Amino acid sequence: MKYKLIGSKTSPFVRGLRLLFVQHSISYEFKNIDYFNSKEDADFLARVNPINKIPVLVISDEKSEQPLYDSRVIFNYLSQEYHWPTLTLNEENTLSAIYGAADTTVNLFLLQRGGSDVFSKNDNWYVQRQKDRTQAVLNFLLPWVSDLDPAVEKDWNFLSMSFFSYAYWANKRGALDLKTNPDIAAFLERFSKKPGVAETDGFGV
Ligand SMILES: N[C@@H](CCC(=O)N[C@@H](CS)C(=O)NCC(=O)O)C(=O)O
Repeated sequence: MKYKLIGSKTSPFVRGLRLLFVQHSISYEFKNIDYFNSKEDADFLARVNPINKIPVLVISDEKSEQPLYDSRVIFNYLSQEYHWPTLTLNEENTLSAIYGAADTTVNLFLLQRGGSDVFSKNDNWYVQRQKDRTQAVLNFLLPWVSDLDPAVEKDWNFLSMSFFSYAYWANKRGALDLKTNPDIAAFLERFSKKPGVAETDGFGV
């Protein structure tokens, strides 16, 4: 099987998967696209994914090519393929919460890119609801996040990788203030030396 991951260097969804590939030494080709600034890339993405989002994983062998359109589907596929332990129901909820926050913040960020000033003022009910959702999810995740220990091997898993990618990205995009979220800041610091973290940092520190 050959894997091609189509994504961007900054997307939190894409980074979670890249960290997973590094962790399990799975080789893959990374196709970096910029659907916002490049029309060619935007057209390419629209051709390979009708949902028009990244990541897309293209799985190929000699005979066929199979695209997968969604991070969770990609993770589930890899889990089966490599016989990783099934997530518990609580872990599924944690992943739903992380993705819920990530979906919400990405949508706000795209709204901002489209010209609405969403991160500096609360301009309407919808935007406020998204911000409230993100904060509620962070509160829900906090006990789990605070317990994660980089010295415990199993604590660096797809859930913590996904949360790391999300929190790091949200902070870089001005959507998460680490000063008012010190437990998240501490988590990012604790896990900053994990394999793949430096090489997948799309903001180039
Ligand atoms: N449910 C998707 C969400 C992926 C997603 O929202 N990706 C963003 C980039 S971080 C995107 O491609 N957005 C393009 C758009 O909304 O037009 C997944 O988990 O893969």
